[in-house]
Amino acid sequence: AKPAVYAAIDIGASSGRVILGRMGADGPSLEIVHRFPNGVQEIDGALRWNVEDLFKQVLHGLALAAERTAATGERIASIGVDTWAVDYGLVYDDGGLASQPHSYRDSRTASVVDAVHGKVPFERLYATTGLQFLPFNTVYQLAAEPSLEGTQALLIPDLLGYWLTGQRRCEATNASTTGVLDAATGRFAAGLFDALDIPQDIFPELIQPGEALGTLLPAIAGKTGLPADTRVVAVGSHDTASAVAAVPAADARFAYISSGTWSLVGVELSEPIRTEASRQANFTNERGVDGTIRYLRNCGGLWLLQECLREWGSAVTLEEVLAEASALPAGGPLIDADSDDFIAPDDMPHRIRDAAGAALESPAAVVRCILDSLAQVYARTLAQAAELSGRATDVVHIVGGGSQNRLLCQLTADASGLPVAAGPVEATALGNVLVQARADGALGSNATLTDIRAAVRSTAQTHTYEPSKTLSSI
Ligand code: ADP
Ligand code: LRH
Repeated sequence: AKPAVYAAIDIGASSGRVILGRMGADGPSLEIVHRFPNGVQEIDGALRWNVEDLFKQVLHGLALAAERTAATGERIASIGVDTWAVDYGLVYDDGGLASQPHSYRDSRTASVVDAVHGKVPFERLYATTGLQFLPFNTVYQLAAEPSLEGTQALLIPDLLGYWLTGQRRCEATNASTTGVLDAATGRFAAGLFDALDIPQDIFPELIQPGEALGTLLPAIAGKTGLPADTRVVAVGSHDTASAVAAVPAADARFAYISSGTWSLVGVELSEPIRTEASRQANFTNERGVDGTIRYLRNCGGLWLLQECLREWGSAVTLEEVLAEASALPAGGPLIDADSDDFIAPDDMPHRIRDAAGAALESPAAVVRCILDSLAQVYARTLAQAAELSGRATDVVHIVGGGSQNRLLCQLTADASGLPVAAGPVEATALGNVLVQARADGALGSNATLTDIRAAVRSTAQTHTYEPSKTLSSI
């Protein structure tokens, strides 16, 4: 029999892909059928995502997936969508979008944070939501809207799901990044909505990963060539939730770093931690697949490198500059790679030189400074996660695009003193596919996250970096 096949739509801040995931006898395998760039754009005087363009790319990818599976005689069992968190589109009753969604990199929330905390002090927000303070959490973005009148806020994956199916829901893992979800119950905290003057129905009803959202709208089936009864299934629609679900850990004693535009550094727990120490350390309690708690910190990430490469243009390639950076000596200048000062785009090499207080004369020197600094942030945050949670860790799994960065992986092993297991690169898409496969019965009845991770381990390529190796050996 042909293996069951699932389509994963996975859009990160730097790129998106439409991927076919097949559940073979050996385990899951992925085929990337369409990849497209993504990034913030200046539109109508603000930093936004062109989500209508992204949706066109999604439809194009689904059409390619339909062609591909028609050629092999396969049938796509379902589709799942995940993207970055916190951002949303405001949608009118008739389905129209109020504007292109703001990006979390837009500075519009700076002026409203105090007003929000004036209504509900951050201590009280944290006591309920367990969400780390980030100036762009949805709750601050909603406060910055001129009007919410007559609209509903659909988080980006929910917006794409709505355009695919006509069904409006709010997926639970991503809902945990809004700043109005109770970390313990996983339900919206009605009292917070009232206290913050947010309409109770601003978000649609919650949906859990694995639940069916709906089937394709006839017009979408027509445009993509997919059968109209193709199901769209909710997955961990927060990309980090899908990535963590697919961390190839063999037991509970692991920490993870989902390393891409951002670095999400933490452990998996069954209960939230909302202590004073946790709040001071600005750790977050986001919800994972199956009601787990992603106890982590959102730290600075490869955005710093992406922005430098954008500035340097075609004269500098990632591969070459990483090779040169690896050859530089350890102990160079450091910056706080986690600082809010790096959230906004533009002029990144200059900002990094300023922060480092060093000339950093070559692109390689800038890159080495970024990676040394990220490794420091990773090591510090891993130690804090272990201390605050009491969860001892034997290994750090790095997944996502950053797992391909051998220098970063080795520096992280060296700085943390822990072995780093790098890969899979496409953990997010694997988590997306495997939650769909489980919902379809392809992982057997009652499959747990442990079974999902075992499936990932059966086919995933990982590479281990031991601490304190000399860099020349990588
Ligand atoms: P996001 O989901 O946030 O868009 P990804 O997980 O796709 O991010 O990771 C993107 C990052 O991965 C890039 O910024 C880049 O630094 C890194 N990366 C991608 N390909 C490679 C590679 N071949 N070698 C090293 N790093 C890579
Ligand atoms: C990573 C991510 C992260 C959020 C950020 C906004 O893509 O979803 O988990 O904190 O984007």
